[in-house]
Amino acid sequence: MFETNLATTVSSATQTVTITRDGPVVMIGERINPTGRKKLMQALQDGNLDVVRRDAKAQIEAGAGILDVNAGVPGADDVALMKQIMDAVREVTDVPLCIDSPNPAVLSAALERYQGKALVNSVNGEEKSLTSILPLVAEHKAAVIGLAMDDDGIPRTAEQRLRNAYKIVERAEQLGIPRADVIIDPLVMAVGADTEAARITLSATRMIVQELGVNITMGASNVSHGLPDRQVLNGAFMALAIACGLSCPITNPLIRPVREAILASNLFLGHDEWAMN
Ligand code: THG
Repeated sequence: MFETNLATTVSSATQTVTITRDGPVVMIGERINPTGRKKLMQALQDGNLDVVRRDAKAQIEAGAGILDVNAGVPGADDVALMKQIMDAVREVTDVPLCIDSPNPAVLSAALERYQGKALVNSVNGEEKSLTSILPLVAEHKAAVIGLAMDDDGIPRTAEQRLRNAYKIVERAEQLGIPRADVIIDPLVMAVGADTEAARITLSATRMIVQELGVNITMGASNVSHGLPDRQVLNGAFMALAIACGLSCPITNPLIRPVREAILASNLFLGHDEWAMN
């Protein structure tokens, strides 16, 4: 169905996950992220990691293949907190991790500690991001998510997002990071704020897949921000995005319509033999 489908492997000490459009969608569980989650934020501020352990377990049971971990608590020591979160997750599961931080010091410390090949979330096309994040990724032989934005912000056109993706891949390759280890996020904006938002993301996805062959991720639930019936919208958008080439969404696997859209998409794209799932 697609031209080139590069395979990204990520691993922990004991498990390897392969992301490719030639296989089923890999869910990156988003829930270990205090942004917008008051209870988790409070628990982390109190030094209570029980919610993290519970969220890790629940997401794995719901089918997540990778867990995103984010330690973004305002005023907290995010380097120390990221280590605590990684340790807490390790107590309940050993799936590969997606280390989610804008802070190079957090990424560096987390990669230093991590056993395996992590996914770094994220670099973008801004010069200061390219020069601070990509060398860390190269040094640790990690994989990386590249956001299709640059110094001018998030482009309104699919063409400019493709150019940003191209730039990130090029700069990664210059540092010896294989193209297969770069996963592009074409960026999802709220369709409630801009009628064209979803279509721009879907077009960018198709173009990036066609031109670069790389894996695609996105925080797909952004699409429904501010609208009613979010779960229905998120499920439908998920199926459309997978048809366009999305291979590893960052999502909440506990939301039924989203999980169901992913399972159904796997079946229809030939990645669920005899519909066993
Ligand atoms: N791309 C990449 N990384 C990302 C995002 C992305 N990381 C963060 C985010 N976006 C995806 N992760 C989350 C994590 C938690 C929540 C949403 C996205 C969350 N939201 C609350 C909820 O759904 O109930 C409420 C949020 C709100 O609507 O204010 O918990 O796009 N590469």
